[in-house]
Amino acid sequence: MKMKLSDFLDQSKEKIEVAMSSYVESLNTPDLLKDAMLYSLEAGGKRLRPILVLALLHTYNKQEDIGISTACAVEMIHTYSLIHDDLPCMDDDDLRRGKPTNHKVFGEAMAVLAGDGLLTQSFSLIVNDSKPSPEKRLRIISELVYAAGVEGMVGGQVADMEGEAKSLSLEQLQYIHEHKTAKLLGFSIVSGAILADAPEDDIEKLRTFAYHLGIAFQIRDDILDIEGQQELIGKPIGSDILNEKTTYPSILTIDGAKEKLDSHIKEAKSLLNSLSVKSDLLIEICDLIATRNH
Ligand code: GRG
Repeated sequence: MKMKLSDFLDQSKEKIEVAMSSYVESLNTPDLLKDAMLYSLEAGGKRLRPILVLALLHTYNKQEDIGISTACAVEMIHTYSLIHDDLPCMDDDDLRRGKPTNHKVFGEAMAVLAGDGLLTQSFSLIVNDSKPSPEKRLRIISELVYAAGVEGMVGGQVADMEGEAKSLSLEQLQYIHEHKTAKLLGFSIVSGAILADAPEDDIEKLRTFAYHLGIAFQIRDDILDIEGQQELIGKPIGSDILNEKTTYPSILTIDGAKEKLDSHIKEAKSLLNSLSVKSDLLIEICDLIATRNH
């Protein structure tokens, strides 16, 4: 029976949040470190990356519980990246998801260590989950290193820092977001497909699908950012806002960015339609990403 998207999202979120918190609670480590890790893990967030792992299992008609450890692992890596990104040596942000950032509450040293802890334990979660075969676990770990490490998110963050205060080309911007954002979303999708025993042909199509979805996610993020600023100042966007940092709207204009978003979503959906299974849930998730308001 077809499940309503909102039910799938709510149920998945609940399972992931319970599993992440109880995993961290179970660790044999100082309470202060657990508190710092839990503070950011429990601060909310859309949980898009872990939901995608479960959505892939659902698409291939497999038990979603097989993916819980991998789902928690990717959300823990995402959370670590946000904690470190907010540090004074990086973006120096005071608020994240409407709450004081980790270092504002626990201090810089503990925030660095909470991030390190989340990153490292995410590998432990995957390695020690006896449900998938050892071969699958190894393949998933290798995908995770590719997505989150220096050839993925960490490399993207460095390229972003190097590009700060510079005017970037569309290709340079694309490189940053492919690495910083799309690769980790890609990990969620590919690992879910591996766990679901999807055909290899499908896995490669899903990898390309994830690229389009990831770039679309980032373009929507840029548009939301501009619209948020517009609301704040109560007037249409002037070139001053558009020129502050290179974004899709600053290169393409807002309308151009919306067209680019639509074309990535179209490519993503056409790849979904070429899979060996029906992918209604993933198509609905594409639409949600293209139209999201936060
Ligand atoms: C510090 C290694 C290192 C990497 C940081 C992810 C990242 C790289 C920085 C965060 C800043 C940022 C705007 C990244 C682009 C990706 C993105 C839009 C992240 C926010 O993800 P959401 O919207 O956040 O899924 P929630 O709060 O819903 O989990």
